[in-house]
Amino acid sequence: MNPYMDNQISPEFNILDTLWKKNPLVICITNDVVRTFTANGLLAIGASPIMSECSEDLKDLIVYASALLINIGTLTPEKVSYYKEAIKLAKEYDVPIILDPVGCHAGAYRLSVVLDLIKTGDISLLRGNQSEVKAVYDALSSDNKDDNSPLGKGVDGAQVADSAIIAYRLARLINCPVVATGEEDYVSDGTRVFAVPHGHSIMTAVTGTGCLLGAVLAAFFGIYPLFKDSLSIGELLAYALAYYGLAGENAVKMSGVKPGSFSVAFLDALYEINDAILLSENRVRPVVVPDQLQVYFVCGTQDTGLNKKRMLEIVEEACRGGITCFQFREKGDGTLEGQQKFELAQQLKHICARYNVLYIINDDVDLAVAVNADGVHVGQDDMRLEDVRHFVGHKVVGISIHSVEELRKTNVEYADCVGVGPMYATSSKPDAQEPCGPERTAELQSEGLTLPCVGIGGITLDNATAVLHGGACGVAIISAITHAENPCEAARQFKELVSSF
Ligand code: 3NM
Repeated sequence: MNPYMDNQISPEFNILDTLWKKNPLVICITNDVVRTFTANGLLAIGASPIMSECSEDLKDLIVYASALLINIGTLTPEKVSYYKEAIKLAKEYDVPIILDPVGCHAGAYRLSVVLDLIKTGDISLLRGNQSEVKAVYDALSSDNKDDNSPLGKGVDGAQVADSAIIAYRLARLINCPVVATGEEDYVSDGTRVFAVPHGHSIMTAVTGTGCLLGAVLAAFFGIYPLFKDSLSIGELLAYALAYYGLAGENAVKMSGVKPGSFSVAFLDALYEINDAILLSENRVRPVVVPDQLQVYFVCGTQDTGLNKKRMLEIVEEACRGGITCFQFREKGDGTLEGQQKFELAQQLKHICARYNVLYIINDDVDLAVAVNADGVHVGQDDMRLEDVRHFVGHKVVGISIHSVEELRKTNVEYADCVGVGPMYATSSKPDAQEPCGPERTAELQSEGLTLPCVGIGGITLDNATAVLHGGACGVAIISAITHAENPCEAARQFKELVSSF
């Protein structure tokens, strides 16, 4: 029983069931190759497809729509004008717009069209394969002009890491979730990142499976308002991707690896999977990319003289200044408990959500679940990592590791990121250990630690660079922000320092 939830048990997880019941209308402006397959696929998941080819028609339909898909597969200048009119109409009726930038990595015209559509600022989701997503990112980002890393075709180690980071960065850049599909799919809503390993290689041998995925994600997007209090859009999309990939795996079991039979079996598999099957087969993994940990602000009322209002102000200021992650750490004499702690945790969640800041709760797993935080951070003496993972599912799990000895007895496979410290002497944690120095991170890494690490303890603008040189991808800070005359400016300076490292 969760003490913060009035003995309430978690809400029923019934997304696929809801899709059937709501039967969302998905308007598809899609390419000439995949219309039938897309319509049949949407019907198989319980959505309602309609294809629309001109704005005279779209005007009538948009009123009833739950989502609009724009797939540029067979584009012409006339169609591009239509895409733009459709975006305006959808925007007017508050209908989410899913853009599939088919082939934009292969042709300059396609890419320019995609960039133009993104520039409207009205796209709700970009869904492409990893090469398409990278092409959009490369065109839009000014900070990676020297990045000549090859795209590659397979998903090797470097490619996997790249795609997760690119999805995260692009989602922040264009202010909407990004799905990058490949052997392993990635989705980011600009705050969280998920890896979805489901699927089968035969899916790339059947035309339309990628395009249908865009339409399926549109249908999920269409029912998101019903789940927005319990799930982030990133989590919902990860669930949709797992569903789609699992259908691919199940179809192969029915059809064998034969493209013709597969495409028929795939529709059946989409139709047959239900929430119970998907939950039992769900292998979605949370991913922490280094960018998320760049500036990791930690705070509780003990750090602001037990002044809750001041704490909220400082957290908001820090968010405005560009922190990437916030940890609510309420510890020590006179700090909040029970309902008051829960209410503050909720207020903090809303602030973090407004600024796309990853929201982590220290120690209190029940609270993290009750407020649906992005993650939880535990110390060596808290709950066992296996149990934490079991409790929080796909939330981010962070762990403090102070020494090689602690690393050896930590089950790091259950964690997503690590706090290493204290780097320097700290006045914010009365029971802190002896400072270990910034080189401790590299020491842990040479002992096999591969998770992204953040340094903590006594970090200031003067010593932050040394912490990064020591192998951390970010800095976790209390007093250098809470005690700063201008917390927003302090956060901004840390952000600038870490991003330009
Ligand atoms: N954990 P400041 S040091 C919360 O070593 C915390 O695990 C530490 O505060 C650890 O930035 C620390 O003010 C305090 O030094 C960090």
